[in-house]
Amino acid sequence: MSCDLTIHHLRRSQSERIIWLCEELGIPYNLKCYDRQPATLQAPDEYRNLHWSGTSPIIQDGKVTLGETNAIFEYILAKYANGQLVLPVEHPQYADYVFWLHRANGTTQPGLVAMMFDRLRSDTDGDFGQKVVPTRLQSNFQAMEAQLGKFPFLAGDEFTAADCISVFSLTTLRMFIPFSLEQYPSIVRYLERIGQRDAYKRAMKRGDPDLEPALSAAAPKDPLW
Ligand SMILES: N[C@@H](CCC(=O)N[C@@H](CS)C(=O)NCC(=O)O)C(=O)O
Repeated sequence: MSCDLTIHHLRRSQSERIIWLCEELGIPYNLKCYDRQPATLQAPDEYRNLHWSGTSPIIQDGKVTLGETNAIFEYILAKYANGQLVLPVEHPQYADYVFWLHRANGTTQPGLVAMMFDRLRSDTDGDFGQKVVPTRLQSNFQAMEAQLGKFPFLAGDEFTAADCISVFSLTTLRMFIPFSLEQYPSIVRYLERIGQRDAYKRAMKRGDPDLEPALSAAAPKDPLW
């Protein structure tokens, strides 16, 4: 059967969850499998070239190429699930559903992956473990910069919850991990726009009245840690 949805599966990786999701939903999909590079266990170049993130999972659906597990879950569930596998907001256990839906990749896995990189740092010359995270972060900020160079907000012309969830990492979190945004002028202009939003001003005033939001390009001085 022909279909638009293709799952790019990096073997031994979390893209197995996308295959499983589609099997549970009983929806058609094409499957393309890739092996990790034997020496580094990284994705092969053919995989990396599919999406700037270069990490598994990645799907393609018509003209859309999408990375990031939870985004792919939301996309497939919203577009193809017809209500299957999703608890509606009226359900008494909706809060449990939404919590566990996001917990795995929001907390459990980052914690385990941090432990994995620590192990790599101590087991090897440290080179690999030390390079992977900064490289990924850099491509993340470069992609944000490109997006915000084209649009005022992350999802385009409209301010959305995607902005609400993303700004903390660019502002208050920098008080714990100071880094400069000087090389990202579009992100800096975006933060200026965010800082002018009445709701953001109200929120910061209510929650942290004695805090000057870290909205400028320079790395915050006097880190909290
Ligand atoms: N937060 C990302 C993490 C993606 C990720 O790190 N995937 C791993 C596989 S489990 C990967 O692609 N590793 C190979 C590589 O980095 O080259 C997501 O959930 O999509």
